Amino acid sequence: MQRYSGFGLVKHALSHHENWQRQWRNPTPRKEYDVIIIGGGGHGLATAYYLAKEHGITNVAVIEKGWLGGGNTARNTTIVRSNYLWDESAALYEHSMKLWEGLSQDLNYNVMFSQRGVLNLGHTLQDMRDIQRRVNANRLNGIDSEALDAQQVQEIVPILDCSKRARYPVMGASWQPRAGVARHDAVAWGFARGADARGVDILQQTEVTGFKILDGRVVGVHTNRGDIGAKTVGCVAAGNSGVLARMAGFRLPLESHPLQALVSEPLKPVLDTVVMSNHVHGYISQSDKGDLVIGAGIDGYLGYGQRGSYSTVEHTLQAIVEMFPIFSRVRMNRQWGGIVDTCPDACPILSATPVKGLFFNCGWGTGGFKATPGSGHVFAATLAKGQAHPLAAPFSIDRFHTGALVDEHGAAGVAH
Ligand code: FAD
Ligand code: PYC
Repeated sequence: MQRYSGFGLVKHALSHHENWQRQWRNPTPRKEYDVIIIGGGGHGLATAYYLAKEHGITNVAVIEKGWLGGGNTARNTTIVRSNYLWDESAALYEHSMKLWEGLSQDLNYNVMFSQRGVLNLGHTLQDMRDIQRRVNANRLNGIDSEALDAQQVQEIVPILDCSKRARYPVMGASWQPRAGVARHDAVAWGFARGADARGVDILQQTEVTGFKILDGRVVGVHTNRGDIGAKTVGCVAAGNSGVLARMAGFRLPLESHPLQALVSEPLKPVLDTVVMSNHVHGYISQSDKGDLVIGAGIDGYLGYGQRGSYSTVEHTLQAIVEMFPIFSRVRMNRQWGGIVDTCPDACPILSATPVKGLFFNCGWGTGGFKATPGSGHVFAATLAKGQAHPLAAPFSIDRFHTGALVDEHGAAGVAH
């Protein structure tokens, strides 16, 4: 892996990018791999990276129908936190948080993880009871979490309207200081470069169109570039997971909805933390470039159009202006949508399937970016050993039969 000296960095900054080394190869698909990962988003690439790094499994292909990180990895608003209510999910997201804390060093790639803290606001007595309950649960799990009153919130975010005349006055918040944001592209690129350097083939513009299944066991995939054999297949296709499950002959308890985000024109630094409100229903942070990064809940209908409807945009911006009247005249630059795969309990699926050798990692819905390293880490172990990693075990598809759901709607951050 190439490392640049200070001199090297200056030389490259002044060059026209000639002779730059490619960060990953563009290989021709082999006939067969030990493991195929479907989906070159952050989760798929992280899975391939940890398979190679931690388990020495390098005869691996990541198959991506578009370009790397062009799905929800590129479309999300990059909030990273681990303040989930139940032990099972708190353990998984906190595992991820610990990996985030060393990720730039591990990948030798700056993923710009900025632990600027996340506030989840409370506007009613019931909000404040829920916040206190979740903070208590977090602390019992060793997760940094505090319940703040309105005055403490105001000290952290002076531009937030914490006055009594607000329509939904801020009563307090939960506060996770180690939470924050990261640079989404860099996460995909860092994992891709690390995986490629260890021998993983990254196959872009390659779409999986079906599965080769023999006597109930997966033996490969059909693609638009021909059939490719595999001993094990991990499907990490986010909003397209339901489509891929159908190709393999089973159904998953998932709904696919658009989730939108917006960015404003760039402003001077005014907001140095992340503010989320489930009640007024909008969230906001400021990127290092200066734009305000804004979102709210899913669009209520099912679909695969990566756009969303205008009424959700209007509602989202009403919520932001309600909380931050100071932003009422800021202009929005761009809006987009991504397709999120939501489960009935707002928790992911990390699981074996009815087809032997075929595993699914999906259902992260509106909140999987924060889980990228942790999800890849435990899914790699699951694929390598052929059985669930202990942190993945509670998230098996079986829970929809046994009833052992892990309901995280309250901690999901955005309504769905
Ligand atoms: P993706 O990045 O979508 O990767 C899946 C890949 O599979 C895609 O690249 C796709 O092209 C590929 N694929 C699909 N079908 C096939 C096929 N047949 N053949 C080959 N390849 C295929 N989470 C947070 O934690 N914090 C946030 O602030 C946050 N904000 C969000 C805001 C928005 C607007 C959206 C849409 C999502 C947000 N999320 C957030 C959720 C988060 O983006 C996702 O949970 C996470 O990025 C999923 O990562 P992934 O790698 O599984 O999916
Ligand atoms: O899971 O924290 C989250 C989140 C914020 C915005 C979308 N998802």
